Amino acid sequence: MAGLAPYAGNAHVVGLTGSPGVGKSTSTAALVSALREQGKRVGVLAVDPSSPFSGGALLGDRVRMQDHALDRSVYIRSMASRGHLGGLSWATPQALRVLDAAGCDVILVETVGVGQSEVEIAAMADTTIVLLAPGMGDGIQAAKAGILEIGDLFVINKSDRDGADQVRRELRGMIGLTDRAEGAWRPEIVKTVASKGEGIDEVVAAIDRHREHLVASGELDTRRLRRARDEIEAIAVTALREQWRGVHENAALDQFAAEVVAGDSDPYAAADLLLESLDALPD
Ligand SMILES: Nc1nc2c(ncn2[C@@H]2O[C@H](COP(=O)(O)OP(=O)(O)OP(=O)(O)O)[C@@H](O)[C@H]2O)c(=O)[nH]1
Ligand SMILES: [Mg+2]
Repeated sequence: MAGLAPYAGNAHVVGLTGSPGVGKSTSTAALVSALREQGKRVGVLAVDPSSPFSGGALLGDRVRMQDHALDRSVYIRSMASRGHLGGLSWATPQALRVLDAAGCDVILVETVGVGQSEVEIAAMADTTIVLLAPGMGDGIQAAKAGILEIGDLFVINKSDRDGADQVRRELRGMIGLTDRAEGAWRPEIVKTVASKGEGIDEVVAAIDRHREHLVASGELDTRRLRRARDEIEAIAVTALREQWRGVHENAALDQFAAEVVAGDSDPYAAADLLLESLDALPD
């Protein structure tokens, strides 16, 4: 990581998130084609594909990505971080830094939008694209899942199906209701048919506009500072956790837990004692 640091910092990280099957991989493949036409080097990370165990999603993605398999300016990788110590926030920034230092102009990160992962990806991306599709109840889901806050760009994919305009109307309404600071980015909505490549150039143009906004407003720097801070914190917390697990083999933690359950202690006091027990160790 120390060796890579001087070479990183140029890539634009684009996160794509949305419900399973909404068309993230198809859109990613289409975006790669469009970006390659502009001569850009592209990295693709598929984080926690929908079926990491069956390998079904991975295989499907490989088929969709095969147009780019022999292109030396495209690097594609799937990774599962769920269940690993530190999870998404631990593994993904490191992978992003490697691709960034390797000279990728754009890095596309696909992650399935379930639970917390899309919020974590949004924190790591410069531009977050939320994909929706007609007939998936996505409009209502968007409001529920807090997806409205994370999307810089909303793509209504599968617009060849009925109901795309309905989704757009709902989305417009909800975006209009969101509180936004003066001069803040107003999320754009683009309709696509990713499987036919329709609307993909508009998505690329919207990404470019968002990047220009980020640079002009200084928000790119703010986001990157916040990202670096989050990463340092994640590493430090993980290191701490490893330290007390290594040293105590959980014995101290087990004892504290028993005391909390018995009502002899509370979790805050126990956490203080746990941290103190590490301070007391010789280096
Ligand atoms: N009709 C239609 N089908 C599409 C479109 N885009 C993608 N599909 C199809 O939708 C299915 C799912 O597409 P994927 O790109 O694998 O979706 P995904 O969001 O990556 O799925 P997961 O990674 O499993 O969450 C595939 O059969 C695609 O061919 C579109 O614009 N219109
Ligand atoms: Mg996929």
